[in-house]
Amino acid sequence: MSGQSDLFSNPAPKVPALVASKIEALRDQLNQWAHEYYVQDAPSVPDAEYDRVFQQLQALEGAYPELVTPDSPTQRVIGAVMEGLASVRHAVPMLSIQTETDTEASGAQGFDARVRRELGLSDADPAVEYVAEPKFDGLAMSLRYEGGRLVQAATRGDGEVGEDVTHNIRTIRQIPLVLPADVPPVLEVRGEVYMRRADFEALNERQREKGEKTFVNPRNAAAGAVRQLDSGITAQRPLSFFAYGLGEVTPADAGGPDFGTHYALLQRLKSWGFPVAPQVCIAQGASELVAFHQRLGAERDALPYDIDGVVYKVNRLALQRQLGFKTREPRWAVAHKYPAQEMMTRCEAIDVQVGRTGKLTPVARLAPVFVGGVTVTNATLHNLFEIRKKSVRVGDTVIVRRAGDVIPEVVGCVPAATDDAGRPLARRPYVANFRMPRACPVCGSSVVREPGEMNHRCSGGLFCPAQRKQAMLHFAQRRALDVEGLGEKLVDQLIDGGVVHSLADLYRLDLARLAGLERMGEKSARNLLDELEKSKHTTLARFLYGLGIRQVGEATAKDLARHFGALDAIMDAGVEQLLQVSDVGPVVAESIHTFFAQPHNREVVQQLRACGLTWEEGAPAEPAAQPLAGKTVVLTGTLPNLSRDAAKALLEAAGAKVAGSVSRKTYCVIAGAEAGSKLDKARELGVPVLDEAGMHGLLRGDR
Ligand code: D41
Repeated sequence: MSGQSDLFSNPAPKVPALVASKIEALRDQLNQWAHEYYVQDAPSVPDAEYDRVFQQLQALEGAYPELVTPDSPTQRVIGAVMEGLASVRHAVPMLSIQTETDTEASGAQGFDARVRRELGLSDADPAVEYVAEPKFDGLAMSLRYEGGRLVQAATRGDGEVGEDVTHNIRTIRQIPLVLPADVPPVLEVRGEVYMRRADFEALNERQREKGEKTFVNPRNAAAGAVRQLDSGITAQRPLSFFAYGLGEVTPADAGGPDFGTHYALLQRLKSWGFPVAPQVCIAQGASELVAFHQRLGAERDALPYDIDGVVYKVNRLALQRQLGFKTREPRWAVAHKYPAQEMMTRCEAIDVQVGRTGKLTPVARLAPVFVGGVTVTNATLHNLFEIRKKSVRVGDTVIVRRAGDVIPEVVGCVPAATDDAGRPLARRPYVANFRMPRACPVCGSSVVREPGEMNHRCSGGLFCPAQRKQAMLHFAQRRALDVEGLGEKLVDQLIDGGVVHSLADLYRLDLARLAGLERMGEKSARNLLDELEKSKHTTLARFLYGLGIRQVGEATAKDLARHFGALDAIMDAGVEQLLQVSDVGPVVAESIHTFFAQPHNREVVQQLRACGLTWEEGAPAEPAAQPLAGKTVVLTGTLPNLSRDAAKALLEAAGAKVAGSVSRKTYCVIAGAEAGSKLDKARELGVPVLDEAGMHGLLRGDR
């Protein structure tokens, strides 16, 4: 091969070979990630990493437009139709939304400036009116109603064709199956299906207990739930919904609804029974958009669901029409992002922490990473089996998630590193380099794991200083004995310095001893003693909760206090008696019984009482009234908000027997839409017929 002939016989190559292969590698990588994300519902990298590589590809293709091919990930909206679910062509395409990745105020200002320019407004013209909405991190969904009944629910798919998931969407309580009489004959409502954080955490906790796969984030849990072939599985993964727009509506022309503004449209959706985000508001001009972005950003952690940004929409529909679309994105809307809640970083080490109940929790020490608005250096790995399932090794790049005020966690591991050209390296087999210690890292007691349990525990009990510290913090927390000022640092000092050994020792502290501690002046010492004195007058429920009995949370403590009235009755109750308490099942009953069977736990209670802790005691509560005890009720048809199982459970909890057929003995029939022969029979026999609202009245005991 001669360099000369290449140079002279062919036109000079415009594209360096390295660029072409780099582009190829980036596309392969993005396609693989997109497949994991959209088809397998199991992404291996955070969205922020996908976006970064996507932008890298976009930049290269921008510089070498001759290398752009129609099948490049940049040239299409990805979204695969899964085998097994039927395809649905959307009557009106589901558009995508332009994303402003600049998370600063300038993101909102840039959008307002573009809108004003495209509308031909000058600086002298008044502010444009917008609607500002939260941007939910879920799945876009189109709900089609014909004659006021839900006939089809479809995912967005590629915007043109989605998947039919009607059977699954029917399990979502927040989605009405039947609409009021004043809706248009054909109505498509668009919105986001999502999973609330508490539902997600509870779902993952259940998965962990069963030793099954946990979900990376609520979005993926929701996506997986929506695309189940078996709606029974969907029903066990609680989903929620917010509406934000319309698809096909007929008649669209004369006589069809013209809402005038997007805001009015949202209000109408609300009146039809759809959940609309409570934060939605009207904003005048860029400054109010910026204010909304900042306000919601500050509230973000406290919201019960994940949002990944906010959405701004021009309010007047006439102006929306004037602005129109750019390929598949409306020019009148933009998504303005917040910092990502998932990021990649290096796992430097894995340490083990000992909790209040002795549970050993592996904690990843991380190279500092900015995620969900704060810098994170530690993240929980939950237990040994989670580490194995996620194939995490010290030294690996891991995905850290921090959303809300939930403890940051490692949700996954980035499996294949790429070389300098972006080519994925071969995957290595997983060989763990972390081991659970055999002895407690704090007290040296042996570490045990009961058969069938996922968690390792220190067997030291209150001999273990780590457990004693956690038990003390739990006892002192606001919702228990509420000893203000008794925080982590002080508890460390008190226990490490051998000043206190037991909970009762707290009440034996004296001023001199306290004031002598480091960082503790006489004034703070006095305050703490006052707080301790105050905490002596408490309630039975707080005291019980404060003891830190496994499985006994605040709600159970309250139930126990109400049911038994007195501590001695609880301490002496057998499992059978404990099971009488509402919401106490075998596991909880066993745990309470075991706790009070231990002489040292009874001793702790005895000592605390001797130190002067008091609470009011009363007589045991009357058994809860059951307004429908002994009555037979029949359910028929589809209720607007409650599934059949949910309605049945409510009725049974109120003492009713739910029967399958109507007779003269039937107390009443609860009928929903499409009720059939049972309703006719009820009318024939003169059995009262109620709707869902009437049923709620029954449950309250109104009849
Ligand atoms: O909360 C959301 N994720 C959200 C998504 C929202 N609040 N508004 C949206 N509005 C639109 C347009 C402007 C096209 C009606 C959207 C989406 N689209 C959307 N979600 C996924 C693709 C498009």
